[in-house]
Amino acid sequence: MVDDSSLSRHVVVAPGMCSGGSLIFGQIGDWTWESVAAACHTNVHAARTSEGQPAYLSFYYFHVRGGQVVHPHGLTFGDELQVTSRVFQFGGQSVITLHRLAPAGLGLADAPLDPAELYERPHPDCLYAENFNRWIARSRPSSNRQLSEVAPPDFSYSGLPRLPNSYSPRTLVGRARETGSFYSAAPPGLVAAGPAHTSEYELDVARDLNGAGLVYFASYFSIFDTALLRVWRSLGRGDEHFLRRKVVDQKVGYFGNADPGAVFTITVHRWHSVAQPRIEIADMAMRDSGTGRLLAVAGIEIDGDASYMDASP
Ligand code: KGA
Repeated sequence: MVDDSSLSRHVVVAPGMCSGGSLIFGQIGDWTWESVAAACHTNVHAARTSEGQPAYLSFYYFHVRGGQVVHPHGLTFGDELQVTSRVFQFGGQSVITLHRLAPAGLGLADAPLDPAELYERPHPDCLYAENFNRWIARSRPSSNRQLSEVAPPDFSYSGLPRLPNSYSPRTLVGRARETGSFYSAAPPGLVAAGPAHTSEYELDVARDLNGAGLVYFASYFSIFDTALLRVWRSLGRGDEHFLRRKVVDQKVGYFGNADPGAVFTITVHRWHSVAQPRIEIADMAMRDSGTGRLLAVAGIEIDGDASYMDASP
């Protein structure tokens, strides 16, 4: 630990941490749990409510900003990273954790991460992640449909630094929840690219559930990616292009979970930059197909290869 709220680690990227899928997001989430456990002196991995029911530090909002060198799908075996993490208090039931994944060769200082760096002056080579986690428990023991906010009694957060209000993601996430989109107003300089695409996804119990029986937070990334890949294929883009995609910004808001047997309807709107056709945004919402309940919203900004990121509808 660098100080009471900060950790730094040297990481050699292993097969379980990188891919064109969601492994890196799962790894960052594990670092969040480890960081919160260390900074809050709470057994995050086996937390219980005061009634003795399991409590989970659930992911409510996951934001990643990719850099020129380190970006989510650009890592490979043996890459060396310096990962710096810092935990901030965010009320009695939630916490915000920030991470910087820097190429080890940059030799950045092991100092506590200044939130202004992530929100205002990111290093162009680094990947930054922002995790907003809320403590939850099941309202009914056998169902993931009604989760409620409950923190374990030993969650101690008062010693953590506060995130300046101007950086709080609450308004952004609240709006995404209200409107089903991180881009309720057209993103500046971008225009809609083609019609919306809608597809269905059947929850895959062989892949999507975590060890606590909840839909795994990293699976939301792969479920959205599955929907996006379908759209890309319908546009004639090859799988190799999809695997090479460079994510410069990705946001996921988690508003509900689901039980085995669930089917999701995922709607994808695309936007592209008029000035830079390489830049494209996928604006996605995932709903329970049976009830229409909004479960998650994602926004992915991709800096693509001009040869396939065409500007046509
Ligand atoms: N439209 C707009 N805003 C709304 C809204 C709506 N329809 N409903 C609620 N809100 C606002 C509300 O005003 C409040 O705002 C905030 O959303 C939370 O609402 O924070 P503010 O500004 O006061 P509320 O009622 O307090 O809670 P809730 O959303 O009903 O319930 C909270 C949880 C976290 C239980 C719920 O959002 C949820 O189930 N989310 C899914 C969490 C999840 O499943 N994550 C992935 C699970 O896996 C995981 O995390 C791990 C660890 N894993 O996989 O290993």
